[in-house]
Amino acid sequence: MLKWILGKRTRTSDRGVSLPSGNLPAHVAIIMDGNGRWANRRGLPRVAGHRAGMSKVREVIRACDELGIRCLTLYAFSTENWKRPPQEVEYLMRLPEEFFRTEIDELVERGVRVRFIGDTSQLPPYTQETVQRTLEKTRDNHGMIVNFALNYGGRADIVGAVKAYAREVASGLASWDELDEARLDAHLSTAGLPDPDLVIRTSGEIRLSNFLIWQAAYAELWFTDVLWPDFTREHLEQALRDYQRRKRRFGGIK
Ligand code: V0D
Repeated sequence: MLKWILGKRTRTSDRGVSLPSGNLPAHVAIIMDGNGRWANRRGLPRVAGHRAGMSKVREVIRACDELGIRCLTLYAFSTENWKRPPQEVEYLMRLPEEFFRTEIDELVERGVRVRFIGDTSQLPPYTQETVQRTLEKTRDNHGMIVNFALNYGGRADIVGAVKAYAREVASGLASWDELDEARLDAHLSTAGLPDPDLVIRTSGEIRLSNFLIWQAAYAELWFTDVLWPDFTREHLEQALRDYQRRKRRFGGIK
């Protein structure tokens, strides 16, 4: 529902919490942590937490789309996550398939374009197939970008960008003298996306853990003890309000 308050357009969610639409982040990135802990606390297997976490992915995509966030990056699998027990990794690798099956119609209806960052070539073949199918199904959409980080690491992203640039130098398309931040940025996996303005991490850890370390250089960081499967639209709106307040304060002293 759209409302006007003090001359500002606001959106009101189901529970009546309103969020002014000014100064919203263009790009929100989320470290979705605490799924295993959520399950442990309930005496459930860890994979039950991952499943519960996946339904929060759906909820957060919807909320961001409705609030007018242009780009959402979700850290679904880090390069460190391979250290987990093989059955848990296998379960995680099947989640994209399930997500595709249950969510693709709504994503297409919303005009969402799905992208991926991270080394997807190392994922099992069935996961890579889902990645491809999702890309193809949403390629021509022009709405919000949902960017899944799968087998992603920030340092590897930077090394990959340097290597890609080196290949251009070797082939005579570029020179080392011309290398600057913008040109390196253009070779990262996130090329073409705005830098994240706001990084959210659930589950009480106060670290970036190798997530978008180059891109998040100027991002606002928002941490909560809430475990990812307990994260709601209200928590998201709280993060966005805090972001807006920080920006307003910053604007005041400039
Ligand atoms: C588990 C919490 C959606 C974090 C969310 C492969 C850990 C649920 C996807 C997904 C995962 C990936 C690609 C795609 C569509 C959906 C996902 C993984 C884990 C690891 F095209 N949730 N999700 N992928 N979890």
